[in-house]
Amino acid sequence: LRASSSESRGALIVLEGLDRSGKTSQSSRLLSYLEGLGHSTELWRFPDRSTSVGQMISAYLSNKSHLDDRTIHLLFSANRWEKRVTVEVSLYKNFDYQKFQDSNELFSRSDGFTQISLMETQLKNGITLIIDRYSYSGVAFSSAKGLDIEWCKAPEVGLLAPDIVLYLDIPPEKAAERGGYGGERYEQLEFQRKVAKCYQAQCDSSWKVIDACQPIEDIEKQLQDAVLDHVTDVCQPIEDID
Ligand code: T5A
Ligand code: NA
Repeated sequence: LRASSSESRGALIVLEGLDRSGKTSQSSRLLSYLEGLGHSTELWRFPDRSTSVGQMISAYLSNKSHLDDRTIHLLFSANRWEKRVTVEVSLYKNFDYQKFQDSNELFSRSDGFTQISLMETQLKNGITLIIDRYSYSGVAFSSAKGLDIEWCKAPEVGLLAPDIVLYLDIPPEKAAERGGYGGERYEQLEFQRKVAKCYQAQCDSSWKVIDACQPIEDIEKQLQDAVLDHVTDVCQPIEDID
């Protein structure tokens, strides 16, 4: 377990749930709410389909490519690691190196490249991150295929642990009734039932479970209440998933 500075920082807020549980709708509402309160906030999502790893994931999800279960699992994890860990300073011509020199985020490697912890830098700069899906999706969807859950968790160790996980709880049958279902690889009722069980296996006291069948505005309000304590004067150290 790794802990860093205990100064006030941004919060790491994760939204999880089955496909069509309302994560994307609620993430953007939460973003507006926190910005309205004057908190610097960014919305991230996984998979991040904009990277080259993300494009491989996207092709897989839309059935344009076929990958072994373990291979795609590791790609989803790599897609989080590439946002967790670093940008290599030397690759960025216009990079504001000076700005980062005092920030403790730099560590030099023996090959001479300097790396910056992107996610950690944002949090330490006081930016709250709302993340639409994270490690728990990775573990739930892959273990639902029958992969060993401990094997699935292993590549997630060392990613930053969220301050709170907001789980949008919806019966798979209800989610299937919502618009647009059926386009991507995992959007099948029988599979989503297994995913729901694999989410339950990961749920602990850091999770806030919210009934996702309520009207959108009611869920929105409950999410606001749930995060409020977590965004004001966050002083506990940033920890890693262990
Ligand atoms: N995956 C992902 C892995 O296998 N491993 C991993 O590591 C990761 C990160 C990614 C897929 O990849 C898998 C999981 C997924 O299968 P995605 O791009 O994240 O997929 O897509 P989804 O999360 O499935 O996004 P969806 O768009 O399906 O669902 P959301 O974001 O949960 O739902 P949202 O907000 O888009 O809403 C869906 C519909 O429901 C309505 C909305 O208007 C919309 O039509 N709705 C409601 N209707 C009634 N009442 C409410 N309260 C409603 N809230 C929303
Ligand atoms: Na979504």
